[in-house]
Amino acid sequence: MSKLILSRRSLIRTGALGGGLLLSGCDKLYQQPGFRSVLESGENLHRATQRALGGQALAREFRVSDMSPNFRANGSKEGAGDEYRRHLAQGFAQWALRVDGMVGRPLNLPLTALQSLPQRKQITRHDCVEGWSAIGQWQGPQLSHVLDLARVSPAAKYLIFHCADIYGGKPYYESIDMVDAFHPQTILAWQMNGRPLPQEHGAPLRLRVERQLGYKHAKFVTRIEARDTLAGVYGGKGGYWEDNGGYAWYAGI
Ligand SMILES: Nc1nc2c(c(=O)[nH]1)N[C@H]1C(S)=C(S)[C@@H](COP(=O)(O)O)O[C@H]1N2
Ligand SMILES: [Mo]
Repeated sequence: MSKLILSRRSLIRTGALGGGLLLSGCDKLYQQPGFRSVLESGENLHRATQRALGGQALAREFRVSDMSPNFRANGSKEGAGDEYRRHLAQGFAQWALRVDGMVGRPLNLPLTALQSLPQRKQITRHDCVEGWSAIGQWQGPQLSHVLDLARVSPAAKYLIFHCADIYGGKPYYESIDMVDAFHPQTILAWQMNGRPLPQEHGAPLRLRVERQLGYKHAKFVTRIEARDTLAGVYGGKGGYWEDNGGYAWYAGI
């Protein structure tokens, strides 16, 4: 019991720190090594306590009237390469999501297949580490459903999201663990605010992992790879900003 009380306090404390970071609107603060180590030491605790309090706790959902009139696009605003441009020109009619790695049944899922699965629609707040937030509505199948179809191995620990864009000369990618992968609000969104995902928001498919900061929400997803380690994937830290910007792998809010 005392353990639980301690956990709740830690959660509140680290949560408050995260909120302060967002309100500051200042990513320079995040670049200061001292500040970052405080945040990162809190994060391991935060991750543990979030899991201890129930890995399936839901992020807040909002009403239609709460939706932001303008939802900013950030990072890459277009996919890269001839293949992406060809798919874009064809309205993604020939496009398919690849699901592979530690799965019993590798899949190529056309957009129509993803659209025919049971859909989840959610209005949530997106929080970028740079200090802005926006509320939008997202729709798509739950990731858990796709993982079940692919028969993801019980030994898989992470999912890598490979993306079609190049940012600062390097491919963008992200990763999450299986607790977030099977969370009910973790969806593969092909629709935003009632319309197919616009290119700048990651067409045709992007991840929504609602309890984490914006940079974890991979846009332009082309392939989901199940693995038991992050080592050997790009820079090895589990994401573009983790490898190149010193951001934390676990960005729970
Ligand atoms: N593929 C890809 N995904 C990405 C990014 C990116 O540059 N490339 N930027 C990330 C960041 S920092 C944020 S805040 C959100 C922005 O999503 P939005 O453009 O829909 O607002 O996408 C995230 N996912
Ligand atoms: Mo971001």
